[in-house]
Amino acid sequence: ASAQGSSAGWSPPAADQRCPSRWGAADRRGSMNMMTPERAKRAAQLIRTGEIVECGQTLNQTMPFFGTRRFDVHLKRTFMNPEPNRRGSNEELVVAEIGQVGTQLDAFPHQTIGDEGYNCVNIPRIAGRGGFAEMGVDTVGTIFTRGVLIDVAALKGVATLPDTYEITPDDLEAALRRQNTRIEEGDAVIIHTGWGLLWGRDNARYVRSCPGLGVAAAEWVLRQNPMLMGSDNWPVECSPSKTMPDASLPVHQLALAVHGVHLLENMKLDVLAQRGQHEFAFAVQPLKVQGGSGSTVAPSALF
Ligand code: UVW
Repeated sequence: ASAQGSSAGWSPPAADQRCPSRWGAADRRGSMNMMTPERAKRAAQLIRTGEIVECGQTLNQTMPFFGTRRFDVHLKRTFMNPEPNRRGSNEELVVAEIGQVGTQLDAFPHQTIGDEGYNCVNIPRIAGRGGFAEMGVDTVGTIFTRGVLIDVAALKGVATLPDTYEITPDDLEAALRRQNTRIEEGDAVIIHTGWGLLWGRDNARYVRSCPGLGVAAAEWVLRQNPMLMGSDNWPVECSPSKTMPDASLPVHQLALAVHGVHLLENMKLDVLAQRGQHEFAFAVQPLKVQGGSGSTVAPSALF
Protein backbone atom coordinates (compact mmCIF):
# COMPACT_ATOMS: atom_id res chain seq x y z
CA ALA A 1 0.00 0.00 0.00
CA SER A 2 1.22 3.53 -0.58
CA ALA A 3 0.14 6.81 0.94
CA GLN A 4 -2.53 8.80 -0.78
CA GLY A 5 -2.81 12.49 -1.23
CA SER A 6 -0.26 15.29 -1.17
CA SER A 7 0.43 18.50 0.64
CA ALA A 8 -3.16 19.40 -0.24
CA GLY A 9 -4.44 16.81 2.27
CA TRP A 10 -2.91 13.46 3.12
CA SER A 11 -5.08 10.44 3.76
CA PRO A 12 -4.12 6.84 4.42
CA PRO A 13 -4.83 4.07 1.90
CA ALA A 14 -8.46 2.90 1.68
CA ALA A 15 -9.47 -0.31 3.45
CA ASP A 16 -9.53 -2.36 0.25
CA GLN A 17 -5.94 -1.29 -0.46
CA ARG A 18 -4.52 -2.06 2.97
CA CYS A 19 -6.51 -5.16 3.97
CA PRO A 20 -5.78 -8.00 3.89
CA SER A 21 -2.18 -7.35 4.79
CA ARG A 22 0.67 -9.15 3.05
CA TRP A 23 0.42 -11.78 5.80
CA GLY A 24 -3.27 -12.58 5.16
CA ALA A 25 -6.59 -11.46 6.62
CA ALA A 26 -6.30 -13.51 9.82
CA ASP A 27 -2.82 -12.26 10.66
CA ARG A 28 -2.27 -10.31 13.87
CA ARG A 29 1.56 -10.35 14.06
CA GLY A 30 2.56 -8.23 11.09
CA SER A 31 6.30 -7.77 10.79
CA MET A 32 6.89 -10.15 13.71
CA ASN A 33 6.14 -12.98 11.28
CA MET A 34 9.74 -12.37 10.19
CA MET A 35 11.07 -13.17 13.69
CA THR A 36 12.25 -16.65 12.75
CA PRO A 37 15.02 -18.83 14.24
CA GLU A 38 17.01 -18.29 11.03
CA ARG A 39 16.87 -14.52 11.45
CA ALA A 40 17.90 -14.80 15.11
CA LYS A 41 20.86 -16.98 14.14
CA ARG A 42 21.94 -14.48 11.48
CA ALA A 43 21.73 -11.67 14.03
CA ALA A 44 23.83 -13.70 16.46
CA GLN A 45 26.56 -13.96 13.80
CA LEU A 46 26.98 -10.17 14.06
CA ILE A 47 28.17 -10.53 17.67
CA ARG A 48 31.97 -10.60 17.56
CA THR A 49 33.37 -8.82 20.63
CA GLY A 50 30.43 -9.31 22.98
CA GLU A 51 30.20 -5.56 23.63
CA ILE A 52 26.70 -4.32 24.49
CA VAL A 53 25.45 -0.75 23.98
CA GLU A 54 22.21 0.13 25.77
CA CYS A 55 19.72 2.12 23.69
CA GLY A 56 17.07 2.79 26.35
CA GLN A 57 16.60 6.05 28.22
CA THR A 58 16.33 5.88 32.01
CA LEU A 59 12.75 6.17 33.26
CA ASN A 60 12.36 8.95 35.79
CA GLN A 61 10.16 11.85 36.75
CA THR A 62 12.24 14.42 34.89
CA MET A 63 12.03 12.85 31.44
CA PRO A 64 9.92 14.43 28.68
CA PHE A 65 6.23 13.53 28.74
CA PHE A 66 3.78 13.84 25.93
CA GLY A 67 0.37 15.26 26.93
CA THR A 68 -0.91 13.86 30.23
CA ARG A 69 1.46 10.90 30.38
CA ARG A 70 3.25 10.41 33.69
CA PHE A 71 5.70 8.33 35.64
CA ASP A 72 5.62 8.75 39.42
CA VAL A 73 7.66 6.71 41.86
CA HIS A 74 6.65 6.26 45.52
CA LEU A 75 9.20 4.41 47.64
CA LYS A 76 7.86 1.95 50.21
CA ARG A 77 9.65 0.61 53.27
CA THR A 78 7.72 -2.64 53.35
CA PHE A 79 9.26 -4.74 56.04
CA MET A 80 11.65 -4.82 58.97
CA ASN A 81 12.29 -8.13 60.69
CA PRO A 82 13.09 -7.86 64.39
CA GLU A 83 16.23 -9.31 65.97
CA PRO A 84 18.25 -11.31 65.33
CA ASN A 85 18.79 -10.37 61.64
CA ARG A 86 16.84 -7.09 61.31
CA ARG A 87 16.28 -7.59 57.56
CA GLY A 88 14.71 -4.54 55.94
CA SER A 89 12.94 -4.50 52.58
CA ASN A 90 12.30 -1.67 50.12
CA GLU A 91 10.05 -1.44 47.11
CA GLU A 92 8.37 1.21 45.04
CA LEU A 93 4.94 1.85 43.68
CA VAL A 94 5.16 3.22 40.15
CA VAL A 95 2.20 5.13 38.78
CA ALA A 96 2.76 5.34 35.06
CA GLU A 97 1.23 5.09 31.64
CA ILE A 98 3.66 2.24 31.25
CA GLY A 99 2.95 1.59 27.59
CA GLN A 100 3.64 5.11 26.41
CA VAL A 101 6.47 6.65 28.43
CA GLY A 102 10.22 6.55 28.03
CA THR A 103 11.83 4.41 25.36
CA GLN A 104 8.73 2.61 24.12
CA LEU A 105 7.54 0.07 21.58
CA ASP A 106 4.12 0.67 20.04
CA ALA A 107 1.83 -2.31 19.54
CA PHE A 108 -0.68 -2.24 16.68
CA PRO A 109 -3.84 -1.26 18.64
CA HIS A 110 -2.11 2.00 19.58
CA GLN A 111 -3.16 3.62 16.30
CA THR A 112 -6.19 3.46 14.07
CA ILE A 113 -7.57 4.76 10.81
CA GLY A 114 -11.02 5.73 12.01
CA ASP A 115 -11.81 2.74 14.24
CA GLU A 116 -9.71 0.30 12.24
CA GLY A 117 -6.27 -0.93 13.21
CA TYR A 118 -3.90 -3.37 11.52
CA ASN A 119 -5.65 -5.69 9.07
CA CYS A 120 -8.84 -3.63 9.48
CA VAL A 121 -9.51 -5.02 12.97
CA ASN A 122 -12.17 -2.90 14.68
CA ILE A 123 -10.17 -1.68 17.67
CA PRO A 124 -13.04 -0.44 19.92
CA ARG A 125 -14.61 -3.91 19.50
CA ILE A 126 -11.55 -5.66 20.95
CA ALA A 127 -10.98 -3.12 23.75
CA GLY A 128 -11.98 -4.28 27.23
CA ARG A 129 -11.01 -4.44 30.88
CA GLY A 130 -8.09 -6.73 30.10
CA GLY A 131 -6.76 -4.35 27.48
CA PHE A 132 -6.99 -5.15 23.79
CA ALA A 133 -8.11 -8.73 23.20
CA GLU A 134 -5.90 -9.02 20.11
CA MET A 135 -2.48 -7.67 19.15
CA GLY A 136 -1.65 -6.42 22.66
CA VAL A 137 1.99 -5.72 23.42
CA ASP A 138 2.17 -8.99 25.38
CA THR A 139 1.78 -10.86 22.09
CA VAL A 140 4.73 -9.19 20.33
CA GLY A 141 7.45 -11.36 21.88
CA THR A 142 11.21 -11.10 21.84
CA ILE A 143 12.82 -9.17 18.99
CA PHE A 144 16.32 -10.31 18.10
CA THR A 145 17.36 -9.33 14.63
CA ARG A 146 19.90 -7.34 12.62
CA GLY A 147 19.87 -3.65 13.54
CA VAL A 148 20.88 -0.85 11.17
CA LEU A 149 21.50 2.70 12.36
CA ILE A 150 20.92 5.28 9.62
CA ASP A 151 22.75 8.36 10.81
CA VAL A 152 21.03 11.30 9.10
CA ALA A 153 22.48 13.81 11.60
CA ALA A 154 26.01 12.70 10.64
CA LEU A 155 25.12 12.95 6.95
CA LYS A 156 24.13 16.58 7.49
CA GLY A 157 27.18 17.26 9.66
CA VAL A 158 25.14 18.33 12.72
CA ALA A 159 24.73 17.02 16.26
CA THR A 160 20.96 17.54 16.05
CA LEU A 161 18.79 17.92 12.96
CA PRO A 162 16.71 21.14 13.00
CA ASP A 163 13.26 21.19 14.66
CA THR A 164 10.66 19.64 12.28
CA TYR A 165 13.31 18.60 9.69
CA GLU A 166 11.57 16.13 7.40
CA ILE A 167 13.89 13.27 6.42
CA THR A 168 13.52 12.30 2.76
CA PRO A 169 14.24 9.07 0.85
CA ASP A 170 17.28 10.83 -0.66
CA ASP A 171 18.60 11.53 2.85
CA LEU A 172 18.25 7.86 3.79
CA GLU A 173 19.92 6.65 0.61
CA ALA A 174 22.76 9.17 1.00
CA ALA A 175 23.27 8.28 4.67
CA LEU A 176 23.40 4.57 3.86
CA ARG A 177 25.89 5.21 1.02
CA ARG A 178 28.04 7.31 3.34
CA GLN A 179 28.05 4.50 5.91
CA ASN A 180 28.38 1.74 3.33
CA THR A 181 25.39 -0.05 4.90
CA ARG A 182 22.37 -1.77 3.32
CA ILE A 183 18.93 -2.47 4.75
CA GLU A 184 17.88 -6.13 4.68
CA GLU A 185 14.38 -7.56 5.06
CA GLY A 186 13.49 -8.06 8.72
CA ASP A 187 15.94 -5.46 10.05
CA ALA A 188 15.34 -3.12 12.96
CA VAL A 189 15.80 0.15 11.04
CA ILE A 190 16.86 2.90 13.42
CA ILE A 191 17.17 6.55 12.48
CA HIS A 192 19.60 8.86 14.29
CA THR A 193 18.39 12.47 14.30
CA GLY A 194 20.34 13.72 17.35
CA TRP A 195 17.06 14.88 18.92
CA GLY A 196 17.74 12.59 21.88
CA LEU A 197 20.41 15.05 23.06
CA LEU A 198 17.55 17.24 24.31
CA TRP A 199 16.19 14.42 26.53
CA GLY A 200 16.06 15.64 30.13
CA ARG A 201 17.83 18.89 29.10
CA ASP A 202 15.14 20.74 27.20
CA ASN A 203 11.97 18.67 27.59
CA ALA A 204 9.68 21.46 26.41
CA ARG A 205 11.47 21.68 23.08
CA TYR A 206 11.79 17.89 22.87
CA VAL A 207 8.02 17.33 22.82
CA ARG A 208 6.99 20.54 21.02
CA SER A 209 8.18 19.30 17.63
CA CYS A 210 10.93 17.11 16.23
CA PRO A 211 12.88 16.11 13.14
CA GLY A 212 12.17 12.63 11.81
CA LEU A 213 10.92 10.56 8.91
CA GLY A 214 8.61 12.18 6.42
CA VAL A 215 5.88 10.05 4.84
CA ALA A 216 7.89 9.40 1.69
CA ALA A 217 10.93 8.32 3.70
CA ALA A 218 8.81 6.07 5.91
CA GLU A 219 7.27 4.46 2.83
CA TRP A 220 10.77 3.98 1.43
CA VAL A 221 11.76 2.06 4.60
CA LEU A 222 8.47 0.15 4.77
CA ARG A 223 8.92 -1.09 1.18
CA GLN A 224 12.02 -2.90 2.43
CA ASN A 225 9.99 -4.86 4.99
CA PRO A 226 11.63 -3.87 8.29
CA MET A 227 10.74 -5.62 11.54
CA LEU A 228 10.51 -2.23 13.23
CA MET A 229 11.35 1.43 12.72
CA GLY A 230 12.94 3.32 15.61
CA SER A 231 14.42 6.71 16.36
CA ASP A 232 15.74 9.04 19.04
CA ASN A 233 12.65 11.26 18.93
CA TRP A 234 9.14 10.80 20.33
CA PRO A 235 7.17 9.69 17.24
CA VAL A 236 9.92 8.35 14.82
CA GLU A 237 8.39 10.68 12.20
CA CYS A 238 8.85 14.44 11.94
CA SER A 239 6.24 16.58 13.64
CA PRO A 240 4.60 18.74 12.60
CA SER A 241 5.08 17.96 8.94
CA LYS A 242 5.64 21.01 6.74
CA THR A 243 4.58 19.16 3.60
CA MET A 244 1.48 17.56 5.22
CA PRO A 245 0.46 20.08 7.88
CA ASP A 246 -3.11 18.78 8.22
CA ALA A 247 -2.14 15.17 8.86
CA SER A 248 -1.60 14.06 12.47
CA LEU A 249 1.27 11.56 12.76
CA PRO A 250 0.65 9.87 9.39
CA VAL A 251 3.68 7.59 9.74
CA HIS A 252 2.10 6.13 12.89
CA GLN A 253 -0.88 5.05 10.80
CA LEU A 254 1.29 3.78 7.95
CA ALA A 255 3.57 1.70 10.17
CA LEU A 256 1.14 0.33 12.75
CA ALA A 257 -2.26 0.25 11.05
CA VAL A 258 -1.35 -0.20 7.37
CA HIS A 259 1.85 -2.28 7.34
CA GLY A 260 1.88 -3.95 10.77
CA VAL A 261 5.36 -2.68 11.63
CA HIS A 262 6.17 -1.69 15.22
CA LEU A 263 7.57 1.72 16.15
CA LEU A 264 10.31 2.19 18.75
CA GLU A 265 10.41 5.72 20.14
CA ASN A 266 12.64 7.84 22.38
CA MET A 267 15.71 5.69 21.83
CA LYS A 268 19.12 6.61 23.24
CA LEU A 269 21.38 6.59 20.21
CA ASP A 270 24.21 8.98 21.11
CA VAL A 271 26.72 6.24 21.93
CA LEU A 272 26.10 4.29 18.72
CA ALA A 273 26.33 7.49 16.69
CA GLN A 274 29.54 8.70 18.38
CA ARG A 275 31.19 5.37 17.68
CA GLY A 276 29.92 5.23 14.11
CA GLN A 277 28.46 1.77 14.71
CA HIS A 278 25.82 1.16 12.05
CA GLU A 279 25.24 -2.61 11.99
CA PHE A 280 24.69 -4.85 15.02
CA ALA A 281 22.56 -7.53 16.57
CA PHE A 282 19.55 -5.83 18.10
CA ALA A 283 17.55 -7.15 21.07
CA VAL A 284 14.40 -5.90 22.77
CA GLN A 285 11.75 -7.62 24.87
CA PRO A 286 8.46 -5.72 25.32
CA LEU A 287 6.82 -6.10 28.73
CA LYS A 288 4.11 -8.74 28.98
CA VAL A 289 1.41 -6.19 29.76
CA GLN A 290 -1.80 -7.98 28.82
CA GLY A 291 -3.51 -6.26 25.93
CA GLY A 292 -1.28 -3.18 26.20
CA SER A 293 -1.05 -0.52 23.49
CA GLY A 294 2.70 -0.48 23.94
CA SER A 295 5.46 -1.02 26.43
CA THR A 296 8.37 0.84 27.87
CA VAL A 297 11.45 -1.11 26.82
CA ALA A 298 15.23 -1.18 27.18
CA PRO A 299 16.71 -2.20 23.82
CA SER A 300 20.34 -3.14 23.28
CA ALA A 301 22.78 -3.29 20.37
CA LEU A 302 25.25 -6.17 20.57
CA PHE A 303 28.58 -6.22 18.72
C1 UVW B 1 3.36 10.32 20.63
O1 UVW B 1 4.10 10.61 21.56
C2 UVW B 1 2.18 11.16 20.31
O2 UVW B 1 3.57 9.19 19.91
P1 UVW B 1 3.15 7.86 20.61
O3 UVW B 1 1.69 8.01 20.94
O4 UVW B 1 3.39 6.74 19.68
O5 UVW B 1 4.00 7.76 21.85
